[in-house]
Amino acid sequence: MKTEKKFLWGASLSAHQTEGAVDVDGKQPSVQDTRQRDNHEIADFTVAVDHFHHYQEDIDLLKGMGLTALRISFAWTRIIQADGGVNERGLKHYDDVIDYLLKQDILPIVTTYHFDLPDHLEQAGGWTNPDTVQAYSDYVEVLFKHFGDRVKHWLTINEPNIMLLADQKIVGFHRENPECYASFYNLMIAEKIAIKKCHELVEDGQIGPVPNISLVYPLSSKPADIRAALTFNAVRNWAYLDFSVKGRINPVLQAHLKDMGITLEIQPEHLELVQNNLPDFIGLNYYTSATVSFPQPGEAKLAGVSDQQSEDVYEPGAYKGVTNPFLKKNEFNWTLDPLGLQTTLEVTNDRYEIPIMITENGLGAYDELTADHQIHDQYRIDYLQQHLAAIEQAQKNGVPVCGYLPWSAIDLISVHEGIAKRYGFIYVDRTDKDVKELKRYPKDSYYWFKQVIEKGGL
Ligand code: BGP
Repeated sequence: MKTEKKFLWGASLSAHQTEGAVDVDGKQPSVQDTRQRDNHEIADFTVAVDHFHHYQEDIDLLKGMGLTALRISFAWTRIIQADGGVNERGLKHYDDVIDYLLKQDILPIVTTYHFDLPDHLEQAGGWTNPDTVQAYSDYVEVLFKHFGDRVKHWLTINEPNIMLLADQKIVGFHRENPECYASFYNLMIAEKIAIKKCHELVEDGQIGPVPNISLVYPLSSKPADIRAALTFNAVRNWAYLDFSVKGRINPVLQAHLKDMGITLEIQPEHLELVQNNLPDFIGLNYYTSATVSFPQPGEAKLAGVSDQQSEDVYEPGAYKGVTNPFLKKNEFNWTLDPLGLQTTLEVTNDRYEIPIMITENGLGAYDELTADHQIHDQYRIDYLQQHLAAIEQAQKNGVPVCGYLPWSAIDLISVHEGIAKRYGFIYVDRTDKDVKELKRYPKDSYYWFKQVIEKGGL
């Protein structure tokens, strides 16, 4: 297994949450441009933080922070058009971005698809339609052939598990109906095709899945709560990594679905593809742990909580998301659990035993720009320091973590909360309502991370 020799100090972003320029140079609409927005008070992705036009300035700032890697995503609809044609101007834009990263000696790590499914594919059934698998296969073949000489580190599909669990807010399909498991299967087959094609087309190419992994705790030592955590760990986490890394359907998931009258098996024509194309590493996005209990008949699901962190999940007779009474929360109601990251890493390593790259980890917060253009985000430094300490402890315990790429490199449009929920090391001066001049200002966390990188750790 070829692994990057040096630990990668990076950061992460996605195309739709940063680029803007939603109809520039032939880009066509994705579901992020067309989906029903349930909150018109927050910024949409039309301008975002205009990374499309500011990418050189942003990369220069990230170089100044000492980054050795940057995770970006390509916008599928900038590159492939609804008629299947290739948009040369879209390829040219990402040529310029990749070439500039390499010029600055920053390793590009590219996510092929980060929540921004082409709208015309969604209109034709999205991931419930096997044609979408073929469309994705054609798309990634263009990527690997065009960029494979310069991009050697690839991530497949960002957080398929969050897409499966989320409601319509992202591109979600509802778990309440069996169709979502057909979508799960098609997403996982698409990922396998990307792994196969990357290994065929990209010399020395390395590729990994990139789910959001939050270890699931039982609310109590009640045996029924333990089983609820076992089941939700399978549904939320291991379903995705078992398919990707072990080439199997997770058996606990399979039994759970059978109880729901759903049969999920690898189709015979896919067995060779699924079992013989395995990833080189795991990209792992972690924000918090999750906690569930066994719901009593008639017990309602938790209401009014953030759906990103699995508190609102609910399958009658199986599991119910709950708030962990032993953990604090941030101002966006997301639980804080750095020890959970160490445990998640050690459990994941115990199951899969391949390198793990932390491809997202960060704190969304209301940052304040002072009159002299400073941002004193000690709360973000504390969050990152605690989670990096957990990673270093996991490494001491034998987990081969190959990189730390916090979310996010620069402020961007939060999926759920617009620009107000800021994650970046670099502040972008706009509000949800007023784009202003989009000036960039390094935060205190930028200078803290610069020092960490210089020291090679905490
Ligand atoms: C992850 C996504 C990122 C980003 C992050 C923060 O699940 O991969 O794209 O959205 O969550 O979530 P939010 O923007 O909702 O605060």
